[in-house]
Amino acid sequence: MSSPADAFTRPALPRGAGLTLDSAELRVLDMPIRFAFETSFGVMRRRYVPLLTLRAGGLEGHAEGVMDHLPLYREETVPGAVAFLEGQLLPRVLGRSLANPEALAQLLAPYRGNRMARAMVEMAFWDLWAKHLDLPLWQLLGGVRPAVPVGVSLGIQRSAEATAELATAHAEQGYQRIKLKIKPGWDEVPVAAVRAALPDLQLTVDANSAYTLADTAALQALDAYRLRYIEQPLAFDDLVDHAALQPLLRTPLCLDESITSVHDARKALTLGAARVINLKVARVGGHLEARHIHDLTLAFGVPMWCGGMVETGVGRAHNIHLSTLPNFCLPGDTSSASRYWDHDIIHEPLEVQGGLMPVPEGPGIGVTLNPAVLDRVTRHRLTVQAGAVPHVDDRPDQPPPDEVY
Ligand code: OSB
Ligand code: MG
Repeated sequence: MSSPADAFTRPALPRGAGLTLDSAELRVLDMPIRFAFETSFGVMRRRYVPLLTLRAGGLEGHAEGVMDHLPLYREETVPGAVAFLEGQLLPRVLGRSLANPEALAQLLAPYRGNRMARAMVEMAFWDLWAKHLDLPLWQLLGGVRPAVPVGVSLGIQRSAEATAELATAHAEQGYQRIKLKIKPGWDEVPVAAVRAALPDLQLTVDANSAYTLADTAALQALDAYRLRYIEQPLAFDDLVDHAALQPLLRTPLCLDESITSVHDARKALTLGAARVINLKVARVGGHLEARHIHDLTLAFGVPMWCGGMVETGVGRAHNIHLSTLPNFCLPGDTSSASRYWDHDIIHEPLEVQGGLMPVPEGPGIGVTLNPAVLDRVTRHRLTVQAGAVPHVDDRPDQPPPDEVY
């Protein structure tokens, strides 16, 4: 039986001479955010950012992890990711000759879940490989636009008036869509205030899984405000209840937390659990999985957009490159880096101009680390060299050793 997904196939990636990874550096950064960012699951004042650098033949590739210190968004955590990277993922990939990101993906495939940690390795490798080929990442990914449409995600404010003021200020800065964080008891009031202030604005809400089907009436009340979509109202790992909710609403549902893979996305679209997808490349395991999801949504005729996790310039650059693919047709969350950071860890400013984020130029992700800032915010730093032995040597491609633990 054929599915819409079969209609779209990609040519294989080019195979170069092969890159052999010599070493990796993993840092954990402490990055204070310029304001308190409140969502239904907590108030974020800083991010502990795991930053991975992969090295091969004098080149470097970078990526950051989007897991939080605590498992409040999804299950992964910074300490868990650091242990998994140091003890297993990095020893497994270093020293291998890898023809392209598909070869790397094969090494990472046996591990279940942990997609944010896997994405760090995968995305750093894409940056490195693109630099090795002397091409910008967007071109290797198959991008089609020189700048990407963006919106902004606004946290829960003290009052409806404060929300409307903040939304108006951001609309004046050119953001093409405004997303309001909501939670039970704080939904219709701020939405009504913003809609009254900005009648023509593309407006959305994001509940970060704070509602249940018992709250259907509160969500139906939002139908009156011409929202483009309601993002992730129900549980972070749910598809079935979202599918039950969608026919009860006029407003499309958009899934964020629930989509960790192309398999989730296929099930969600088949069930009717979402009519819009928020894709975060660093949540789904990296750019290859992100492209599979992109191609799937295109085949299903479902619009998508690129989400954010309050990234530094490194993660932001990856998101921008990915957002150049054709079906990222709704404004994403990659707002100006200067909204969040007084001192970003990269040299290049990533600033929105007229509602568009320009794609960084140059090979790879097109941004460079600022060592002075980086060293100041680094709290932990470790390196792993080719030849390091996994802490638990039960590599899935080899017969288990006699003594595993
Ligand atoms: O649900 O999209 C989300 C930030 C942290 C965790 C989850 C989310 C968000 C955002 C902010 O909405 C997006 C951004 O500006 O990077
Ligand atoms: Mg979200």
